[in-house]
Amino acid sequence: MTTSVPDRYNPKTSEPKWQQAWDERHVFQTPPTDDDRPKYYVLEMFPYPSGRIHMGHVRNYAMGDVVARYKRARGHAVLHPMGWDAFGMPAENAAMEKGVHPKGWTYDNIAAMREQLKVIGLAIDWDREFATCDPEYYQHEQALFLDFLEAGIVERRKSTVNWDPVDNTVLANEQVIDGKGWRSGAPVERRELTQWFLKISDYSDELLEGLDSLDRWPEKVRLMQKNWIGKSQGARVFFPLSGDSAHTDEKLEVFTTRPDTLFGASFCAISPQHPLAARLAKDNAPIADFIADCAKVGTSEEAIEKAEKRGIDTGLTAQHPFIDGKQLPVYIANFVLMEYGTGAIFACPAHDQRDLDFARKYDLPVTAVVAPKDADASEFASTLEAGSEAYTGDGVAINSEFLNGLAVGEAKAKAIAALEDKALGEGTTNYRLRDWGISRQRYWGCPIPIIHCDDCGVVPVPKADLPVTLPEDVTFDAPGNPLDRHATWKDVTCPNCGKAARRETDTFDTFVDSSWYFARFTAPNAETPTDRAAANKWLPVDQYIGGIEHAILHLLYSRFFTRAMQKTGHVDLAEPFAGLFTQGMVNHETYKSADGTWLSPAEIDFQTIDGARTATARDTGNPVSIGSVEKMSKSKKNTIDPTDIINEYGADTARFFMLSDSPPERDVEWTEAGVEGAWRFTQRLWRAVTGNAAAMPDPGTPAPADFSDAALALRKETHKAIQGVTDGIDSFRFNSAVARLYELVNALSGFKIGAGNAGDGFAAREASETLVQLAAPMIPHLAEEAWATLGHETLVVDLPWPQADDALLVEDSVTLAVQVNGKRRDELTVARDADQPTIEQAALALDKVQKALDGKQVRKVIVVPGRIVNIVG
Ligand code: ANZ
Ligand code: ZN
Repeated sequence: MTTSVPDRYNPKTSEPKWQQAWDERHVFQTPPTDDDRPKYYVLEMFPYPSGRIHMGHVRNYAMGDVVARYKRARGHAVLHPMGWDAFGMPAENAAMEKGVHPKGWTYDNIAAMREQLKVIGLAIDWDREFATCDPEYYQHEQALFLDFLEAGIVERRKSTVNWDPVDNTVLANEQVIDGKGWRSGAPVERRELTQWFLKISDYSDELLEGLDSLDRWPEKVRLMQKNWIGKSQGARVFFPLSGDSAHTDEKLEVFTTRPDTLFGASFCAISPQHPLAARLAKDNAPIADFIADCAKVGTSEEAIEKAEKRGIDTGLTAQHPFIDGKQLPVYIANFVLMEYGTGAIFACPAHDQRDLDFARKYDLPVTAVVAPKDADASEFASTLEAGSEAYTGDGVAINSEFLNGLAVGEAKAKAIAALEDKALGEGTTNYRLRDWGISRQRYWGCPIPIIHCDDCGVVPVPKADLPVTLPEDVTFDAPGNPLDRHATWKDVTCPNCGKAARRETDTFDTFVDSSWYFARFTAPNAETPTDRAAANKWLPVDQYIGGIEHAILHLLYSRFFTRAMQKTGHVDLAEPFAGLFTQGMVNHETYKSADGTWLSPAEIDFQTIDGARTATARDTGNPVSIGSVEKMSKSKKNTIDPTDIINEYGADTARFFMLSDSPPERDVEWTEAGVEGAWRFTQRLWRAVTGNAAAMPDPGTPAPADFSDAALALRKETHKAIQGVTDGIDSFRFNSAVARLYELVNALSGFKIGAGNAGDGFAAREASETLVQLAAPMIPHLAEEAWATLGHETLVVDLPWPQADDALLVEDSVTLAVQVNGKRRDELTVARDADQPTIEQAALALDKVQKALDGKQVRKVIVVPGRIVNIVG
């Protein structure tokens, strides 16, 4: 038996020791495909190699690690890999600002972050690690693209992009700030570029319907995806055009979700990018100017939404489909998006706010055509028509001839039927979801495996020639895409005809890289993008964990990509992530000096004066204002470096704090007091577990027949903790699992082994060992150290999860409802094994029962064990 137990746990020596022990024994290596335990694939969204891990990573990976370790202990074959989402702009920015090469910058960052992650002691199979910028990875992405191309999932077409005329580059919507390029500050223009698209919109319905099967996804995320796909039922209406520049028989096709409001139509409007607008601009300078003006606003929906509504009359008119001779003016309006519906609308100002704002500005008619069911129609109409607020609620049709009196839904159907009769429209379904443009005019991304030949056109790179690798000798001293400027990389011979041809110099959107990495992890060295057997074994990901910021794009693209891979024979499933958890953020107070600059927590001293907490700058002593608690971010300097925390307290404390303080889906506030509390708790746990070690029986000593009351109570606490922690982890409530650990630590800390009492010794060992096992997924290093201290030569990481003994979970007492003549009067708590006479007597002694009997003779007492006592008087 160990005799000298250190009374303090020292993470500095223990953590590296146990990490090495796990490593040497390859405990986290993924079991082979033919392992017959049930599989479990847990994955945290892989990090971008920015250079340093942050607290958000620690929280994310600590959660995934608890799940991985727990599932392993529960007898699963676990896959828990890690990799790097390594392409993207920051590497190119670093190249431009610091003159480093994106490749070197990225791999250096990966090396640094890998070291930081290893210190956390994560149960990861590092043998499967890859970075998306490894040619060994992206060659398979290129192969997938070629398969998608062949399967008709890829298309090349023109589209409008945000163009920065100074930096000579395409900007993402997020890079357009108030209509200006984020780096150059130059007004952004719109340009038409020929680009590659993945036809995700072909899958709109499937992606929508698939959401119903994702019952282990947060409802919120499913709703966000649903809105993003944005299915709406409506109609296409064809308005015959007339006017100077109209062609005979030309019709304007609009999309509407409200065909029931057609009688309130006041004007039609087309997008500035509508082909008709372009045609009109040719010989109309004011129209051309207006279109050019509109192009100065970014292409994002948000930018367009925010801009003041403006338009210009085209001089054309549109014939109303139901009212003979009624001609509506046709405007070009800045609020009509080319990418939605047909890029043209009819406007009903009474029932659409944007239309109303526009109508007021250009003095166009407003006619109410829907009124609430119980309202006085003419009174309602005149108020609405004079006001500045559109009515978008439900109701019945008014001022609408054959639709009058019909509810909105019925009126829509009847209007569509009438349009179809006259061949002036048809019912239709529209989706908000657009095809996914994947071309980026960037260097640091996966090259698109295409060759352009003057004779053959677009020629796919033969698969045998993959990968198309990025050239390394590039320069970043000029704006635009370095691949375009490279002297020779572009120059190739056409694989088809052998003539001189050019490589595609665009690279993939980095979202492509992250849309299938989870599949690659199932066989990271396969010679094809996936190994079917391995993919079939491990997919779907059973538990995916990441930030809510990826709720839409990354998850939707991955769901689409999986379907595309299914269609091209790379996987056999449609939904990649069976379970999804979105964790909250890590927040911290913010600090600002008098001159408005942000200060980091390390630059501040705190004082408590008369109970009030104040802060001063460490170097100047000047007062600092303590600001709101916000997401840790470099710009506000309110970050805490995980490495500093781990150096000071050890990885277990950092992990434990991230798991214990608040429910995992909520934000957690990082505080000094909080992390110190976590540190103290780990030390208390250590003392509770090891404090009795010298007096305990040897490991494996069987249970004696008798236990003192105190020993029995401790055993019950132990088994209750097993159940509580198990439930907590199973339901992703790590904070409540932690609360159960606290309870067991409390029970164990107060327990003394009676001299020579075998039952006490057994109960103490059982409680100590159980506590170690239950805490192990969260604080795995301390658990191993304690396990060894308790006299074991095995590793906790290899043990099966403890099982609660049902007999010890039974509560000692039960609460019964007490009725008098069938009416509930009171309740009664008795010992679980109390006999009938004891229960009867106790029930009859209750004040409320005596009162209800009101002196009546008791005729019968019926006891339903565990539930009810009924007294018949
Ligand atoms: C006439 C109308 C009357 C409309 C009314 C609304 C209310 P959701 O529900 O998002 O699908 N719309 C159609 N295409 C547009 C475009 N390219 N740019 C801007 N707006 C466009 O929205 C559909 C409605 O948005 C359509 O129904 C159309 O206006 C407008 F009382 O048609 B509605
Ligand atoms: Zn050719």
